[in-house]
Amino acid sequence: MLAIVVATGNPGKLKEIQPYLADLNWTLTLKPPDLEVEETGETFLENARLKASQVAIATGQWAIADDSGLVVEALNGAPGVYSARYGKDDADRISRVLAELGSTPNRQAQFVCAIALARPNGEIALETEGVCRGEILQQPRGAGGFGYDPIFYEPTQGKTFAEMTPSQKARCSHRGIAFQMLTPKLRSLVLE
Ligand code: ITT
Repeated sequence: MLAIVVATGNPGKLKEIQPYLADLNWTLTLKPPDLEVEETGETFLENARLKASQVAIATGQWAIADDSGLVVEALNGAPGVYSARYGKDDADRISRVLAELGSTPNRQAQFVCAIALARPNGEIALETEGVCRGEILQQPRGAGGFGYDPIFYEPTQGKTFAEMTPSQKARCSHRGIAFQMLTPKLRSLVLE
């Protein structure tokens, strides 16, 4: 059985990623907590590759990484790749986005999720990117999920990510879409 390190220190992400990998018959291990990768990339994909490669090399195992974030049109794409660093905690990051948007009528935004899978030597074996379009509400709504979920309204479901069940969010989210594309490829790789 193949062992794979899930290269994230974010418990919200980990909870969403685990079910996608569960039925592939891999032994999942967690990233050693003291292993920090500097996210110097300018794109989600560059940062996902960096995290997957460096964790694979450091552990000598296959590694999968997710780099994701919220891209707000009226904020010229912010917080973007800085989504995790936009404030001291989720509440602070949400307040900052709402304050910066103020009463701007353009509430268009998208969540982006890049996933990269690296071989034990650091070489990237697979990568993909999922996007989910939505709108930023004036106020947070819902108690589920993590991060910016309470202010991200997804119009096809008519709910914020934080108002969805985990399986509803998995069907339409940036991460769900990325994994829907990646899972068949992961399956063939496991059978290689
Ligand atoms: P790792 O790098 O250790 O995986 P991180 O939180 O630093 O954890 P990122 O650099 O990819 O990860 O930042 C992603 C941030 O974007 C995350 O901290 C959230 O604030 C936000 N984000 C990503 N996906 C999200 C989702 O599904 N719902 C809400 N917020 C999300």
